[in-house]
Amino acid sequence: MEFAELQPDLQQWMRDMVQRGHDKAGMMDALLKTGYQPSIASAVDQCIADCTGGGKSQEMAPAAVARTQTANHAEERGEEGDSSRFRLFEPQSALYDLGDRQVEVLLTMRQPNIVLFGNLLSENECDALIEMSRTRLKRSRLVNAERGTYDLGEARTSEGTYFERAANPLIADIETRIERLLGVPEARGEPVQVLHYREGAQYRPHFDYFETGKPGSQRVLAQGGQRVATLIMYLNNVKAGGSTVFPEVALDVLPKKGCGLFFSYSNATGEVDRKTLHGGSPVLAGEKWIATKWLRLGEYRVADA
Ligand code: PD2
Ligand code: ZN
Repeated sequence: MEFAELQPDLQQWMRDMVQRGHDKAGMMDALLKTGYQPSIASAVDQCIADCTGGGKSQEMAPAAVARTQTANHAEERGEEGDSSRFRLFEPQSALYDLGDRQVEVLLTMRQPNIVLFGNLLSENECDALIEMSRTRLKRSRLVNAERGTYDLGEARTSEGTYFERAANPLIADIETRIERLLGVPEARGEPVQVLHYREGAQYRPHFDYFETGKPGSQRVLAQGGQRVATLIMYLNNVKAGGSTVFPEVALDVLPKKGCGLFFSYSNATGEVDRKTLHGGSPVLAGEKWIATKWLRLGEYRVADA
């Protein structure tokens, strides 16, 4: 695989890795963990050769896939830290002025890396997202990592629909806001998915990242690499139940209209954090609406037909 054929975002990530002292082994480790095939090794070689003027050997440094994944607001301000470690998304201020909206930070957690935002969406935006989805809903499916199919199952009993990037002005505004807040380019976002849970509906605990070793994962991984983070936006207040739960850390987040729940799947050393196991607990009364934005390591591409 040629370096020049890679997505610009992935090229930039590789250059950054080289410039920060990562060697081939470290980069390959990171890439393989996130689902890339061993054939990417030649592109890594080319990148190292280009960046170092002929592929001089480098110091070993631990790989950290996800350090490119999210907004590193410290980095945006030009502050350099320990480059061999993934820096978590740790907001330093309780308020983010995004121009069109003042988003609040209500809670942050390091392990797993979770941030709860308030005032992410307006009431009108939440209502509009629900209304534009009502007539498009279809039963939600689960990725079958063994077969590469999308299956129905009791583990996920919501219904949903999705909107391609910038599908309409509202979706475009929300995507721009997410980019500003998290610092992740819009191009790395999957389409916004709107989900509806009726009374009794749930999403049993799962990981949002793909299982890389499984044959059926290749198709989804080809659409921009591994998923690195999730942003769940709550579109209504639920009468009872329907919290987003993290059973490994006994955390329950109750849906509140307009709030956003962000979590990234890497821990402080850049490894996949299995404490990000999470689910949507059954709705006990009323209904629940959310919009989810999943973020990829590279630029998201619509699957080939
Ligand atoms: O609806 C939720 O709270 C929920 C729970 C687990 C959503 C997701 N996962 C998801 O969209 O990935
Ligand atoms: Zn999930």
